[in-house]
Amino acid sequence: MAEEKKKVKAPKLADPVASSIDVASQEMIARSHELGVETIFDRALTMKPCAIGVQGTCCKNCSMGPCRLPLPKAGIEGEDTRKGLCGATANTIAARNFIRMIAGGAAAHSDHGRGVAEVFLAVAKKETDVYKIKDEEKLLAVAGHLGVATTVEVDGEELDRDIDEIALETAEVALNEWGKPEGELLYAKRAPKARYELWKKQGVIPRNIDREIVEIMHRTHMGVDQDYKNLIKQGTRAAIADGWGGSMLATDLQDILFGTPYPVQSEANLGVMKEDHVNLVIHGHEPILSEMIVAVAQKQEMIDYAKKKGAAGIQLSGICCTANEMLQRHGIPLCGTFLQQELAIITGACDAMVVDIQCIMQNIANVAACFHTKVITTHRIAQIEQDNVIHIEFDEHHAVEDAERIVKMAIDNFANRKAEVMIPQHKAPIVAGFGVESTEYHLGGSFRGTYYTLNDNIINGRIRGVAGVVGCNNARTKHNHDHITVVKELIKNDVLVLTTGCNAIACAMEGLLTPEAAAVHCGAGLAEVCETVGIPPVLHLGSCVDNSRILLAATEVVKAGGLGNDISEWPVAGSAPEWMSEKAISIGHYFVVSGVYTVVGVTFPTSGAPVFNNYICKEFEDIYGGMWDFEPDPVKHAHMMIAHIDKKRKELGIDKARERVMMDFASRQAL
Ligand code: SF4
Ligand code: MSK
Repeated sequence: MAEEKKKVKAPKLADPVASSIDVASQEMIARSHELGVETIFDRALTMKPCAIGVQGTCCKNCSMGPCRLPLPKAGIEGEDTRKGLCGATANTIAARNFIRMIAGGAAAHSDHGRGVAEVFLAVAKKETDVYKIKDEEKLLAVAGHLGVATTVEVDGEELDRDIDEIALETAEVALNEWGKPEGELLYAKRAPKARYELWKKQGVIPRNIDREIVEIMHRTHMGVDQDYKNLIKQGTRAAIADGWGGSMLATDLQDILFGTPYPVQSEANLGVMKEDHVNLVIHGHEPILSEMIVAVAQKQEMIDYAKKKGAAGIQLSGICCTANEMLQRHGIPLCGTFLQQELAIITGACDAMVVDIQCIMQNIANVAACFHTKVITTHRIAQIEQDNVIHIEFDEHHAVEDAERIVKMAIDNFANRKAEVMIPQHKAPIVAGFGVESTEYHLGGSFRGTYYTLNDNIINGRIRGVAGVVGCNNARTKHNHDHITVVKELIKNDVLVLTTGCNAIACAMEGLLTPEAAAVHCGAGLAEVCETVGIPPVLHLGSCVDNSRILLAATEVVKAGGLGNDISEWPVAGSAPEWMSEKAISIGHYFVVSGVYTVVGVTFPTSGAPVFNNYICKEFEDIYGGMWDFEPDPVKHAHMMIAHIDKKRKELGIDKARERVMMDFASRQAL
């Protein structure tokens, strides 16, 4: 009887409007409740984070722990006496945890890069002919950066070297960057000279990519490195190995193989899915898979096959960074951000969700089980244990066959749709694909492609500064709210925004990636530049590994002259308003040690260790010219970046120019 009386608690359901600023997502969250399908938005209500973990002061690096060192509510007065069983202080524990996050992020990006380098080597060795070298110009540029000769002397005459030879040597040298036994990361020299010298002086130039990550795992093992300054030094090496190594090589080699991005038009949000089409949603990070699926899905025989099965065609779209990769090279529409992966399935129109690596929630399998959707994992290292998940291991040696199998599986599944289809009718037009090369062309024109025009507009004050706003969604904060608030506040104040990852997708969904957005959202100076040049005020630079493009764009600004000798000297700032992944910490750290003031939202993972926190959020500026900062309020967050930009303008002596420009505009308006 007592049993019967027990009331069954109804599950807590997320309020759609409180969960996301995006109407399409709100509709799908409401739809999930109608259908009784649980999503991350609901789980965020019941699963609360541990406060000590959030503060970064829980250590479980040996089985005597976990040792938990909460920050006293009243703060720490006098000496901080908190210790783990072994005596590890809060600073040691927070620093160990922080650099383990860097190791996780750097490993993810760099292993992605290694995968691309291996495919590139297979192409160079002619072991596969399904992938080809698409951008020879970029190959020659990359060869130069890796010290591979592109010319050869014959009888005193300098001749072009055979392109196949260059490709093979470039592939071998590139792959060697992950594990060479001696020397230093070759790409470190791509940073401005002053930055390279600073890294050298600090002793943080990476030896090779893998070694710096492995050494973090060693140093943070129980009883090894117990000095927070020495620990973060290793974190710095690994982060540089990511941004200026694994990620940069991933970007470069992808451009060589799949093409360097140039501006393309497309659309963004769940509304890109089409009810009468086979909807194939690709999710993850590596374009090795998606490139082949794009090629196969566009074959006439596949389209005919889809028609034979009753569909009007095949609609490809993407989630997370695979979305950005397919967009910037082929104009394939963006389906959504990290937090929309479950929602795409809840439309009832997703015939297959094909995933590779990173940011794939295990729960897509549970959601898919409520619909007809086939979830297909494709990567050796990223599988899901549920029965309804199909694994088709993708391999560059039989890439076409694998892609055909996957596309056919999606087509065959079109007829199996169970639930009533409900695709939100919201999408926005976009212009994306601004690589370092195309930005140069856009700003400088075809005859004098250079960053000089950008510098000129920064110096004259029309552009107040530049911000790299990047990173994930986080279910602990309203979906896209902080991304969009930060970006709108920046462009309103004449700060040009460069974006990647899920911030780029959020901006796309909000209509900020169009030249027309300039007139609506920007301050007068930035609007004038965007209108003159014909660019959006928010430039889409690609995926998470493409944050390396932001580093190189920042370096080009230094090279173009007039704004100091190092990245830390000109008015630039970084931000990840809704970060959640370890990759975001690695990215943030390589931004910081490259000289960029970088603010994050939501939570800060070292807040429970005030001394270490102060070291990376304050003292770091004296060492690296860049530092971390934290502000969860997105308006204040943007204004901290603007204040930094203004500080740099003042240091460069260009603050007065901006005042004059603003006066000019006011008088023009009065006229
Ligand atoms: Fe505790 Fe030290 Fe073991 Fe960490 S390494 S769990 S602080 S005893
Ligand atoms: S996908 S790492 S949620 S940006 Fe690169 Fe988005 Fe963050 Fe994944």
